[in-house]
Amino acid sequence: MSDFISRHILPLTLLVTVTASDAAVATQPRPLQDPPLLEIKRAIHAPLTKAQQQAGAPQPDEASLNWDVVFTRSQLWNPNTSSWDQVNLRSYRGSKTDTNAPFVAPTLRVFPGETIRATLNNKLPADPSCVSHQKGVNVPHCFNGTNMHTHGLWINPAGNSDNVLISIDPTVSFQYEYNIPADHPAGTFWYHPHRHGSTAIQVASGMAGALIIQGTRQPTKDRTGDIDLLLTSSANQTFKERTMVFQQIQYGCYTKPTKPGEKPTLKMDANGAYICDPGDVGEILDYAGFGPGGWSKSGRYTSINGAVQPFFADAKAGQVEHWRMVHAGVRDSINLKVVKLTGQPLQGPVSAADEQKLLQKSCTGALVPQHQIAADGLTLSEIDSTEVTVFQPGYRWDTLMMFPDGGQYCVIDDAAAASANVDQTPSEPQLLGIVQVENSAGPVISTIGQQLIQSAKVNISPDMQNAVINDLQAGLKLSHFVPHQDLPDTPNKQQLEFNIDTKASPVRFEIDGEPYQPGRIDRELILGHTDEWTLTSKLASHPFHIHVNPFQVVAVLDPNGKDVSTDDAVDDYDTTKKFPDPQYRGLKGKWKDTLWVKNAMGQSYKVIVRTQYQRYIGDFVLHCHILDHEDQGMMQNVRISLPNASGGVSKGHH
Ligand SMILES: [Cu+2]
Repeated sequence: MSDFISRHILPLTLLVTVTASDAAVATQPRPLQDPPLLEIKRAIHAPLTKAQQQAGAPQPDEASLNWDVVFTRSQLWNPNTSSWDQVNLRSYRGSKTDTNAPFVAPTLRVFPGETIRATLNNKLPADPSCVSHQKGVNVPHCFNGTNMHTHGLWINPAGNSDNVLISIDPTVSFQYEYNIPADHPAGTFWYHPHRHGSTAIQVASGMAGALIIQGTRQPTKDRTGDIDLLLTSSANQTFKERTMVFQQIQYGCYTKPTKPGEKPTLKMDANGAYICDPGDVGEILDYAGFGPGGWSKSGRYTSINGAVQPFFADAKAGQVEHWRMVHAGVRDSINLKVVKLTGQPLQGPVSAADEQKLLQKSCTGALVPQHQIAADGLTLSEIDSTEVTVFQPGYRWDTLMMFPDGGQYCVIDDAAAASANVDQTPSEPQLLGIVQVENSAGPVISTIGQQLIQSAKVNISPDMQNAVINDLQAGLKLSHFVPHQDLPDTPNKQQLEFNIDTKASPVRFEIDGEPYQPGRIDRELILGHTDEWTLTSKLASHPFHIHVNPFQVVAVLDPNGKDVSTDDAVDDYDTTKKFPDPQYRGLKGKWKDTLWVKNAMGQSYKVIVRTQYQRYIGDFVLHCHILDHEDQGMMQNVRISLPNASGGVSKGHH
């Protein structure tokens, strides 16, 4: 059965009986809402005493917050059956969690220079496999154990900070302390669990949220500032900001054990497509669904902020929108396109049966250009305009959008070749949502560039205004907002190769020929050094992610040696698909923390990046961001150490 059919006509059975009230709700469009902001208590300390004031003591400014990890019973929309599926999944719960969309974590919005005390309360039931696990560390286990990773943050990776080498077992609470340095870049980051053995099952349940570092720093002659200033509304100009967390919540239905010792198994038909029976409640109990092709066979849809096919409300023609987008899914790549809908406007969600017809016949109007301003949270040196933005798991893109006129627009995840897709199968287009745009009072005449120039006149300090405006006029440059300097060539090299050893039994998920081993340090890096890394993949494509320090893309060479990361590159090495792969085009020189390492038709690309190990020492990890690969061993321990006087690693004493 083709991928197309398995995705779009299955499951054949209804998960729940559709009632009259369900049907009524089904015809209502569900608005896209930003995830709720996590409540943060600031100024948690008592006011300074007189003696402290006299001594010149500063007011301590810590912020505190709380997450609970719990099972949540709720529902998710299923376009295959045009009904709500009942589900019971692990989730983060914050003080303001939306009970109608509980499977996205609340957004954490913090500022450079803040100390965050973040308490994670694991309220999941006891799990013996967290204590004793016989099958080996690279067999998924401890599904109710968790921890926290602040993906993309440049903070201490050790101790009680961004330390993913700890397990917070059921009933345990732990208070993290994140010291976000005052010179931390502002941008769109995210958070998710990272406990080796249960990362994928938790993230695929919807346990992920946006982590926004809000910038308020003016650019000066000596340092760059935050682009957030340029996107600040003023008396005669509004910017609309949307946070969009894309997730792939891959629930299924399981058999009920009939005798002691029997395990529930994922219900699938002969082709591996998920099936459910009336009254079933969707769950994720194991890793059975996470293999190649598993996402399309699940029949699930990428959700945005916990909603399937939401309607984006409050959009106005001519208004600049800032989209902060996070790929927090596990098993599908996203090729984001925004296209004017022609013909009849939609009144509500689209059934899977009607979806392909809609995409082919009606989502055919003008493409809305996406003006990229940041990659993986880091502001770009100039605004890049593109028709498609490619997200692999872990990626973030910030774009500016401006809808030219009123009407509806299709937000589409476009088709991709197997080599460009996490699912390792060619993907069909999918409708992610609809933007409902109101007409503006008059005709839209200004461009994004003109709007930013207008904003600079209000929002940028007078001494830097001309410099910022000159930049914008010279090809939409953002030089005064870029957080990192270009890294120079370096003799220090690192090599890394992903592989799946399918001849081994069980299959081994490896980096440099070895599956993950706790306690083994796979790379020792030297604080302050700049290294050039060459990343390759022997089997299948994998998104590389390293914690703490981001990297700058130097080149991406296809198997023939052609650089496909330039602005005008055409990546057409993979001849199994007729159109070129857009994902590397323009990445040269950009800073990222997660990057696709492509293998097409059995041949590896060479992904070359440079990074500098700044400020932080300690042990942390790099890994494949297909998180079930990570849980099964595609991860390395990395240590950043102090240099010694002769350029090697300084050895301390314990
Ligand atoms: Cu992988």
